[in-house]
Amino acid sequence: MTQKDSEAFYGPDFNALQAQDPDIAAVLISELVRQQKNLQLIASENFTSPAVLATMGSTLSNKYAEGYPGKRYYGGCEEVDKVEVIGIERAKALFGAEHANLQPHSGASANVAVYQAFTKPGDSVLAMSLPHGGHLTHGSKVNFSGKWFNIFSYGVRQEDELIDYDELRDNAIANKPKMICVGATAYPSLIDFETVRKICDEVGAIMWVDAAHFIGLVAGKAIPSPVPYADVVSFTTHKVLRGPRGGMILSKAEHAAAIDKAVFPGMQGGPIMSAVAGKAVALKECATPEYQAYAKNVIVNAKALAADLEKEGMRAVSGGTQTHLALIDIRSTGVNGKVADERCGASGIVLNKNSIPYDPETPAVTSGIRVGTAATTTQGMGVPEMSQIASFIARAIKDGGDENKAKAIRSEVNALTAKFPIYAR
Ligand code: DSN
Repeated sequence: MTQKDSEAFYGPDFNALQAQDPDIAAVLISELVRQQKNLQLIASENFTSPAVLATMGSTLSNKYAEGYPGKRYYGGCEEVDKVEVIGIERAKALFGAEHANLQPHSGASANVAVYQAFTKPGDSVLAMSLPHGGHLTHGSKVNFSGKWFNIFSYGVRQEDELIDYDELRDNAIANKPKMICVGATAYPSLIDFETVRKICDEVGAIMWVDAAHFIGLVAGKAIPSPVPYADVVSFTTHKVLRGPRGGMILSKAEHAAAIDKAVFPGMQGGPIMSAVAGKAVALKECATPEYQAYAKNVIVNAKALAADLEKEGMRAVSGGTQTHLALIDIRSTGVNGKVADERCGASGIVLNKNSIPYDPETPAVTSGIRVGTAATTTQGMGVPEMSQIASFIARAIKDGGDENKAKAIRSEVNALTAKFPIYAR
């Protein structure tokens, strides 16, 4: 895409920005070009629609709206009230949820609200450990959750790299947590929500599902939903769900007041109403047959990519994937995750190094990479392209230390992405 095309994409407002602040305008263009030309395989990223982007650059950004629709602390909220009501109703309908809160600024913020709604500092919480695929807010020692709560962790079995529900149950019975969290950032398999519900009932714990990674697949009816089982489901809106950057919480009606109070005034001040509008737009998009087909294709592509990487001699953790992401053990290549990440980057392939379960390397180095198919599937890529991508990754990891070879891979990547343009006008 040329600079002229980029200006056409951003519209007249972009011309005003460019006149006033060419330094920042230049970054908007170069970031758009970076997203267009490279392969975007970060499992938590996607390309949101121009309609969602339009809400983010709107005058809704100017409005303070502390409180909830009809109960605000500032005047002039009659228009933004409409947006939030529409968004809440769409979320409840799409997920079959009894209650929805669209105000969390991010997934981590949503999780702060969940802790606040159901626990007090010092309470025990059982969650998946970060080295086995959990999240910082699930009790990492460097996060508020690990500092303020008594965290017990579960992980995956060494033999098959799947959650051991018997161990989880034993852990819950022994430690009597107030809340049990399931959900992860690097777990390629499905979670057995029914079994987790039974464990929660047995020990009297709140069932919290952090669905940030897979909620888009649930929205597209491509995998089972946690909503009928969980007391509370938190998530981000910008991953497979393809909405704006932000967070959301669904809950049973009995927890509605606690969740709303925890979000505001417990954890945040004014909501970002432009983002709330973007969430409403994304939820409407998710309710379409096109989005359902997309969600299914994301999984088909992830399975194909994992299988193709195995053909290239690497190992898919837990034997493959049932979701949008695959975790790849690359020790067979003799290259660690950090170097692989750098070599792929130099070859036009954007992914991240990732610890694998029982990783002998530190989190800064790792023995693995994580790949996701949300963005490439949005571009329209399918199974044939996944096989090309696997070969690019394998060549980049093995040969990418050589600048000329990296350059050659990058030009093939650019040729592939040019066939699947994003944000083209
Ligand atoms: N940073 C996100 C991810 O990449 O999975 C989780 O918050």
